[in-house]
Amino acid sequence: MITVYGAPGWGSAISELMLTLADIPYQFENVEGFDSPGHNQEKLLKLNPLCQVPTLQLDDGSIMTESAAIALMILDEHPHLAPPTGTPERNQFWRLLVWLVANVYPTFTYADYPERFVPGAAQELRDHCIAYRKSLYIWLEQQLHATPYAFGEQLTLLDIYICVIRTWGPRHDWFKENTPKISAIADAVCAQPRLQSVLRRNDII
Ligand SMILES: N[C@@H](CCC(=O)N[C@@H](CS)C(=O)NCC(=O)O)C(=O)O
Repeated sequence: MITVYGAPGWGSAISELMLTLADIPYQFENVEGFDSPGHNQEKLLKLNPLCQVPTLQLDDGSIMTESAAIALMILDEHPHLAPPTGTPERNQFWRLLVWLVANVYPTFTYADYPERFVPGAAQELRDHCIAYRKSLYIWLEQQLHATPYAFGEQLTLLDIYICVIRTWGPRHDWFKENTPKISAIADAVCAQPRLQSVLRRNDII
């Protein structure tokens, strides 16, 4: 069975929700505190040299990291979790999925661990990343035209990202006020009956 190494509410929640949506069984190994020296950090470092979550160990013992790569792996077997191939929506799905991990996710890496990148100006880097992230979300909001999910009636793996990142900074109230479409998509995912227990375990609802 797949093992998801993660911490409640962190990026591992994205993989947990995607696996759950695809009906792929997995076990969760809590490595909370992995970003500080200690047992869980040592454990995760052995699996992933970046010491990040999500980190998955697959049935064959191999290691899988990078939430977007995990999404692609799931889609190989469960193509219904993305818009159909050959449609314009499919292209925009890839675009926004990669855009999120390439642009938004790094703002968390820099803002959460600024001293790793500029030891002398940590607070400045953090502040700029948070402001930049808000501008990215404003742009994302302008790309969203459908309801209840990003691509209409079909729930896709992009909606899972939107649901989880809505709980991170700048957090619910900011999204509600500034990006109501992102907020509404996240709310629609939170209402999915089959995701309730994972959402609850990750403090998303
Ligand atoms: N590109 C990775 C980013 C994963 C990531 O940054 N995860 C965060 C938690 S939400 C983390 O582990 N941060 C710890 C660190 O970067 O040291 C992905 O998409 O999976």
